[in-house]
Amino acid sequence: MQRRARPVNALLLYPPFPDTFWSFKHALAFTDRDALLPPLGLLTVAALLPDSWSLRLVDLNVEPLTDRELAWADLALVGGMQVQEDSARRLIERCKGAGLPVVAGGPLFAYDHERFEQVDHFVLGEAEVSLPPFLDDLAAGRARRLYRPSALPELAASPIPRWDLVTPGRYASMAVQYSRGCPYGCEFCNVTALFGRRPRIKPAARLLAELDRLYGLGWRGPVFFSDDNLIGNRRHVKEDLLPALIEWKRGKRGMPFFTQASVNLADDAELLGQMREAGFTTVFLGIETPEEAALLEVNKKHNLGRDLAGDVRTIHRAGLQVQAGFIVGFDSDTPSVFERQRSFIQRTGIVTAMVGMLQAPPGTRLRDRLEREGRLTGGITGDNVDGTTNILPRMGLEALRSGYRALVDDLYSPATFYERVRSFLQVYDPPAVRTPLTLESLKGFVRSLYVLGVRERGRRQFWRLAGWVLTHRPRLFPLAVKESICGLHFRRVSRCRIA
Ligand code: B12
Ligand code: SF4
Repeated sequence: MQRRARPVNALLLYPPFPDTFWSFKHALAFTDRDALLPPLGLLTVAALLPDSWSLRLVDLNVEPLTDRELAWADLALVGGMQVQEDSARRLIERCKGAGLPVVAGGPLFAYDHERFEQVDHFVLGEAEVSLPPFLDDLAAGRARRLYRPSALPELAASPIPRWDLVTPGRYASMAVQYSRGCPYGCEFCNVTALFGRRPRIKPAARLLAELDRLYGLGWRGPVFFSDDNLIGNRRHVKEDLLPALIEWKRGKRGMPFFTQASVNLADDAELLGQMREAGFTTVFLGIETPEEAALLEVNKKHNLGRDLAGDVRTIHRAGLQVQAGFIVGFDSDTPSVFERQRSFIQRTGIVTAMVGMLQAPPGTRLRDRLEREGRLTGGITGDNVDGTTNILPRMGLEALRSGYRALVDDLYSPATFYERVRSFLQVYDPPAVRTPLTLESLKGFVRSLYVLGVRERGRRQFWRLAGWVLTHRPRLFPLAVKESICGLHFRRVSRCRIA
């Protein structure tokens, strides 16, 4: 894109994440990687900036920001999500201290942006529509403080992210995005407030161009489809995206895909088959709770009246590992819910079970309702699994907190965790993704055997699992070790994070 603008040295900055469930810090320690995923939002913003600008991207999750970089820059563009608020504040302060004007955007600033007093320009919403007017005004010397998007852009208009600005080898996965938005209306979720209910999609050919770019850079590791619900527009996914991906994958090595979807994925054997053939190995589902009353209460209609445990089994058998989100603290929950959640998660073999207390994020209908009922206690931390909530729960805060704490402690204790890995491996039938063996993975593998099997709590359970896998499903041994490493991360994080 060419705009009339004087050359500008712009620094794109991504604040560090705290040590949370999704940081995977304690698992990444077994690899040469520093972070799970690159900042796709900032990479997209970079591609929308004028060609005449000089750009540097510093993701503070993988490298420090130096004073030299600050001295080089004319302008800082800061992105992030709520959980990065503290580190974003420190970063903004540092930029201001270096005399830089700061432009801020991304989900962190979507609500109550006024609280970031030091920011010079807020460019809110999706940059494809909100950035161009800002750039025009900046070039004309009349940039305002606030730019709000006039509409939700079609994704065909979104540029290919500027992958050249990051070092892929520092990340465990790369990311692309096929769609934004979700057709459902769960009361606690702000996806629809941010991205709308009509899933907007990229033409498959455009998405393949992004994958080509990554493959061309030599990337063979996992790729996350950063969609809120990949199957939100099922027809396009089945008729356009997946056939194109299957064709694209032919003869290529590596690049397993993972994504997020709604649980009704289980209803469509053809879709599951296509996803497997295209190389999807993992899917994150919003299961939330096996309790029908709670699902009804928060309008999670598409999870109602289903055999949710059967759905998970179907998806595992189809070759996709299920990760899932669970919530406790719905109005209809009583203290017996903790045991029912525990038993559901164990029975279904969902190894990566993200369990949080119900929170009311800004922009949600849940927040409006609780405000009307006088049951809001303030803001949220942005980490939905740290044992905090901004809701006065019907079961009482103490009962919720202690039940939650005990549930999480149990789910990630070695005995319960390894048992769950085994139930998962008993039914999982993964596709054969040919990922090249590297020295890095070999080193990580040997180290994990030492840490999990010699040094850490739970070594007896680890070797019992290893023995079972080697005798029953030897092909899945590396996966069993990988899951065990994740278990170690979850144990460490829940021990130090949960309030
Ligand atoms: C990938 C992802 C992650 C990754 C983040 C990896 C990374 N390096 O950023 C991981 C898995 C770590 C993660 C974790 C979590 N996430 Co998350 N995640 C996403 C997801 C699915 C995709 C993000 C993405 O890449 N989008 C694609 C890019 C192109 O879009 P974008 O980032 O929004 O950027 C656009 C605009 O925002 C804007 N923009 C972005 N940055 C900037 C900067 C400037 C200067 C400007 C001008 C514009 C701008 O322009 C871009 C192009 O339009 C989003 C949902 C979504 N659809 O975006 C949720 C989302 C960002 N996550 C969210 C949440 C709540 C979480 C978690 C708490 C757990 C959870 N419930 O999912 C944790 C918190 C982190 C933790 N505990 O450590 C929320 C954030 C809400 C908020 N207000 O902060 C979102 C929006 C989903 C939701 N509604 O619940 N997440
Ligand atoms: S299905 Fe998932 S993404 Fe869609 S509204 Fe519900 S919680 Fe949000």
